[in-house]
Amino acid sequence: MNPFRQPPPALGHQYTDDRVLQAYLQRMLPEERQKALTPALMTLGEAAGGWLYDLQLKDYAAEPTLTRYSPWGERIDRIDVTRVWQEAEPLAATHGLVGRAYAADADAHARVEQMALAYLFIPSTDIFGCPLAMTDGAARALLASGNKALIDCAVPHLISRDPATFWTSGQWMTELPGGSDVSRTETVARQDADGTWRLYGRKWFTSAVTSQMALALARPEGNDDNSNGLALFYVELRDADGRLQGLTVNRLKEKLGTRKLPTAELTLDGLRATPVAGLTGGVRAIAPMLNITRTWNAVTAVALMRRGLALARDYASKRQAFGHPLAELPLHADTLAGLQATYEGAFHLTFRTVELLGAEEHGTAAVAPLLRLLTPLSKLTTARQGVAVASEIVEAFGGNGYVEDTGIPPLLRDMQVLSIWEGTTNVLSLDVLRALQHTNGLAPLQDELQRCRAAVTSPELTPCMEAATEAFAAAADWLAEAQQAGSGTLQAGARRFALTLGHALEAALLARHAQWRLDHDGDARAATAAQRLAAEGLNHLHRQRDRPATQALAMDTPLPHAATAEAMH
Ligand code: MFK
Repeated sequence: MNPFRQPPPALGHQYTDDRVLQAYLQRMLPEERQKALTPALMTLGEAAGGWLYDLQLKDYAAEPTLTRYSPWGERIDRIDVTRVWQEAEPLAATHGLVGRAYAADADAHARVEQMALAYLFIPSTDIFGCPLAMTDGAARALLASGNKALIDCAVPHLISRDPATFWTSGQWMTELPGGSDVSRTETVARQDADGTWRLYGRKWFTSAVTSQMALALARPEGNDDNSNGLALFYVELRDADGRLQGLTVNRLKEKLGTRKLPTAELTLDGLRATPVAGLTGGVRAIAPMLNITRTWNAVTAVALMRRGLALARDYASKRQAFGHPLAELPLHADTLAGLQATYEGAFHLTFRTVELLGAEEHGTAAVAPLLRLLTPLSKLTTARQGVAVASEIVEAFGGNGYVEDTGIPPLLRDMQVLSIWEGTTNVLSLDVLRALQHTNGLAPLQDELQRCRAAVTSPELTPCMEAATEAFAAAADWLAEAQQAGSGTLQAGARRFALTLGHALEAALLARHAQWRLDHDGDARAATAAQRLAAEGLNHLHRQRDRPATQALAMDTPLPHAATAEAMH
């Protein structure tokens, strides 16, 4: 008897297999732009499901290494990256994964084109999207600063499509005393007698220290010890001979995931630095970078969700259980359908944010308030959904999904960082409240919802739009009440509020796309996903019963009588 042989999950062409991306690009891009983009989509789609994915699987155990000393005792702190990373950098440069957004002929569509390619590239390159995100963010922050000398020196490298001249950038904020609260930054900036600025301190998490430059927060000596006392500095890591200058790498982090990414602890000891935008207001100066990396974060979440689903679907067609392929077992099919709906909602929220980014960068200033709100909303919503989806994907492979050399576990581990990177879910929820102060409240989101409502005419999509409208109204009501109740109440509910808005918008944007799809070619799959998404429930404010008891319960301290009654309710 032949021994049992389980065919492994396989990936097809990652562009031609992706109905969601294809239909979206068809809706969004003029025909000639689609034509021009197709060769790059085809190349990256083929690589992502072919040679790059094969290399990723073969190289699954490889990790970056830090060599501190040369054989002759010189301190060198050399980092060697994995083979996938070595392939990823030139591929990213030549396809303009950063550069396209800044090309001389870039227009409002350039961001959609860039992120569509990034979405294909990211899942097969072991988080190389991280240095690309920071590079994109650095280019944007430098351009926003108006610092001509720095723009001339660095931006041409950051946006280069020639691997020989392409640079990546780091983003150095986090320190031992503070990650979310960067006002606790201890790194100081001192000026030499000749006017040169130098940085002294420790950076606790620095992603991709293989970069040529970084943007770093530090406190010019004598400045206030609040966040406004921080300044943003530009640093180059290496001298003309390629040696690290003014810094040492203490160690690479042993992380739960993103293990291909050389995240380092650094000591800065006289690192030459140039102020980017004055000697205070560093958080304000780095904010453009944060908003770009947060958008990449959302693109990464949807790209990894889609990768997990592609593998799980293929496996479901091959794996037999109880006399059928998994795909024919109603409960397994139902589980995958729920994940697909989540992914499709997340996709449309994310790419709507990308569209607005492109529009804002190319002259449509009116979209700025909507973009300011959707950036944290898409980041926080998709990151949380990504973790839930990736956890289910692992389960969809049974025990095999829990085994390293199948390549499945990194999906979950890498996804977990997305709700932490660039601001945790809670920090991003508070950022939504911060943004509301500059956006005439919820009006830009209300208008967006109204645009979706006006576009959706098919009766099968009505329940989805109604669910989105109801959830949005619940969020608006809660906001009005919480604003009356005060800042403690606002902050305690900010996450449920933000998630409700995020889910409502996902449903509305997916319904709008589904309507286009129905009208365009009668394909009802997006409509089915929209119905399913709405049926899963959009409102996270239902369980809003916690206010008086919040702190006491969290710290397990005695509750006042009324709060006890409420908590026991
Ligand atoms: C693959 C994809 C991802 C790739 C990237 C991976 C790399 C990972 C590396 C990292 O994770 S780096 C660390 C990331 N760290 C963070 O994201 C920090 C999280 N904490 C926050 O975001 C806090 O909210 C924040 C540090 C911004 C709070 O700082 P402050 O100084 O207490 O905030 P404040 O005083 O409200 O804001 C200062 C100014 O910045 C204000 O401007 P004005 O002075 O003009 O009023 C704000 O409006 C402005 N600001 C803050 N956040 C903004 C913003 N402006 C626009 N957009 C924002 N998001």
